[in-house]
Amino acid sequence: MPRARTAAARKAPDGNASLNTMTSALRRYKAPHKAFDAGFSLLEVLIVLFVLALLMGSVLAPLSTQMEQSERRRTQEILDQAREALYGFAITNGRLVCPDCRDNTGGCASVTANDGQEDRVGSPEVCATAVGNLPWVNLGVQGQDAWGRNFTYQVTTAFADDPIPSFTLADNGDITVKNAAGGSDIAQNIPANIVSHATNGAVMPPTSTHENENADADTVYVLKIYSRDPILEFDDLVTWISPTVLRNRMVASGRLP
Ligand SMILES: [Ca+2]
Ligand SMILES: [Ca+2]
Ligand SMILES: [Ca+2]
Repeated sequence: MPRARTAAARKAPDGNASLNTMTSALRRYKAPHKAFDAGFSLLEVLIVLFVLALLMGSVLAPLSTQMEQSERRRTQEILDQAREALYGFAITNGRLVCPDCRDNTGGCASVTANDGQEDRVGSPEVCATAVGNLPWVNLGVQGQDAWGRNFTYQVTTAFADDPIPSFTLADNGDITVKNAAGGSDIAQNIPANIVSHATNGAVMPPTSTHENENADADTVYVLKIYSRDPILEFDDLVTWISPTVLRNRMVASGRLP
């Protein structure tokens, strides 16, 4: 027994030494791999995030494009209805409808602005303004585009003021539509037009010179190809009533001789 205890006692330090040696060897072995594992995991996470970003981009970009196209189609339908309503109003009333004022400045001082009702002042009655909102209540159409903003409506006031009928077959409108700011005329002598400032309409005045032409309240408008150019973008939707179609319908309905 004493001899066995002595042997065990002799072995014990040797076992501890071996264990210590193995532990430190394992630490030395694991240390670099730990670093490698951590680096690899980070790389993996970055790759996954990158692929996810690519996938999200490839899915979301077409989705937002489709949504915008759908909103543009819906807005164009409202504009088409509004244009027909303008002809109908002219046949019924012997004049074009006046704009709904957007504020109470200038000739609009005494009217109710932004209520969708045309604003006429004085006696004989004349339009309080030539440019404002489309008067959707008088026309019985939807007053806002697919982005929830009022349409801009401009009228040649000589086609809307008293006495009735406001205009004859010889009269011309004063609005011109061009294919670009400072570009060529698309349509001349227009009595009235309607604009949706579309997706970016919340930013007024627009930074694009083409779009600014549709927001500066003069008698020149632009209708050109859709563009997301960072400087000269254009997404407005513009429609107008043709002077010849207006004359034709006024005569056909017996409103004008
Ligand atoms: Ca009004
Ligand atoms: Ca726009
Ligand atoms: Ca203009």
